[in-house]
Amino acid sequence: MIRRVDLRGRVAAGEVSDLQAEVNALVPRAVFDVEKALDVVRPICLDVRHRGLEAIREYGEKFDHVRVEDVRVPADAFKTALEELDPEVRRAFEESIRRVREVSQDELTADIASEPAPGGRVTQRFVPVQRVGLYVPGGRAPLASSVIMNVVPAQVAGVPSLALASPPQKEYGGLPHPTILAVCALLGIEEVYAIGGAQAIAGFAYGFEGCKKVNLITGPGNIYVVAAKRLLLGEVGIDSEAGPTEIAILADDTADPAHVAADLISQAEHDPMAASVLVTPSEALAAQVEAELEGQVAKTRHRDRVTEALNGQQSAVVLVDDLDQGTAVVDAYAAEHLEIQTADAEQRAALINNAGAIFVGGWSPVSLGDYCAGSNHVLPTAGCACHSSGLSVRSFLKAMHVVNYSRDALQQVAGHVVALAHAEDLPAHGAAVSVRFPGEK
Ligand code: HSO
Ligand code: ZN
Repeated sequence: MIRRVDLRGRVAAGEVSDLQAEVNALVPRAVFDVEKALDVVRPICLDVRHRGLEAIREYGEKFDHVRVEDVRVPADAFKTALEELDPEVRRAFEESIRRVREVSQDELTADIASEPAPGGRVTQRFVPVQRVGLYVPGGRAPLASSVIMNVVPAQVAGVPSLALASPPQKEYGGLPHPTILAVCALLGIEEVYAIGGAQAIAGFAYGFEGCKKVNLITGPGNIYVVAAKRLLLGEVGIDSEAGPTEIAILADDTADPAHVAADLISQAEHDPMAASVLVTPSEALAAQVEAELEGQVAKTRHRDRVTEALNGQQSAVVLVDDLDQGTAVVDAYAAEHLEIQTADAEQRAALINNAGAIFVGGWSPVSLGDYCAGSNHVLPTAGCACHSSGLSVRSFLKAMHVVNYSRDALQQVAGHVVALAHAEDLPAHGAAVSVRFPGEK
C-alpha cells in the first residue's frame, strides 16, 4: 500500500531551494516525459500545418478510431445533447457555472491609471485575447466540468471568439462526448470541433479549412497534447502544462482519518500516475489513515488505478517533527491541490507560498473545488505552482501600457532620455526626443 517517508529529524530548515530539492527527491513525481512525446507529435503537427483538414481526419481515424468527414459539430447536436442531459446533472452544471462566473466576475479589474510626473500618464489596460481554442480531453472519463473551468473565465474576460475541440467518440457517431456538448449548449459555445490529441492543438495553432487560427490554447490533455502545446508555443500562447493530478494534505490529529483517506483516493482516481501525499506529525493519524485507505480502496469503483497511484513512488504518508516542518515541506512540494486539515488551518494556509490552490479546514475538500466551489480546477502541477497560477480571468487578458505624455511632461524628462540613450550608445534614441525641442540642449 502507500509507502511511508519518515522525515523526522531529517529535513533541514535551510534554503528554500535546498528544501525543494530534498522534498522532490524524497517524494518524486511520476515520470511524465514530455520530451519523448515531442518526437511523436512533431511530424503530426507539421503534417497538419501543411495538409490541414485531410491530415486531421487521418489522425482522427488512426488515434480515435473513427473517421469524421465534417469535424465541425452541427448545431442540432448541441440541442439533442442538452435535451438528453439528466436534469439533476444539468442543475449541478448550472450551479457550478454560476459560482465560477461569480468568482470570475469579482476578479475583473478596471484599467489602472498612473501619473509618474505631471502630464505624464501611463494607463494599464486589460484587453482580452481575441481568439481562444479550448481543448477538452475525451479519455477515461470526459471531464465536462473542465469545459466550465476554461470557458467561463474566458467569457468573463470578454474573449470575442472561442472555439473548442474534443476527441470524436466512435460510440457517438464521431461527435465529442454528449455531456461536453450539453455543457457547451449551457454556455452558449457553438464553434466545436470533433478533433483530439496533437492534431487538435496543431489545427488550432495553424488554422485549417473552416477554422481560423487561434491566439491562445488552454485546457488539459494527455502527454501528446501537452507535448504539442509545448512544441507550438510561440506560434500560439498556451496556459500552463498540465501533468498528472496531485493532492497534498497537511493534517494533525484533529483531522478525520476517514475524510483524509477519501480525499487522497479522490485525486488518485484520475490517473495511475496521480500523486496523493499526506504530511503529518501525528503517528496516530498516519496509522488511522493507512487503515482507512485499505478499507476504502477495496470498495472504490476504480480501485485498480487508485491502487496503482497510491502504490506509486509519487504517493506517500510523510511523517514530520511538527506542523511547522510539515508546512515547510508542503510549501516546498508546491502541490497542485493542498488541503490543510489542522486545528489552525486558516493561519497555516496564510504561511503557504506555493500551491495551485489551497483548501482550508475539514469542509473544503478538493472535490468541492473540482466542481462547485467557484474556484478554478485547472491548476499548475509538477511543482510549477512555485512560479505559475491556475487558470483565471487573468489567463485570458493581456495587460497593455498606454503611454500619453504632454509636451511639457516630455520636455521635463528629455534630458534623462538623452543621457540614457548616450550611455547605451544609441544616440538616435536621444535624437528622437531632442528633435522635438530644437534649440535646447
Ligand atoms: N482534479 C482535476 C479536475 C477534475 N476533477 C475534473 C474532476 N473533474 C484536476 O484539478
Ligand atoms: Zn479531480
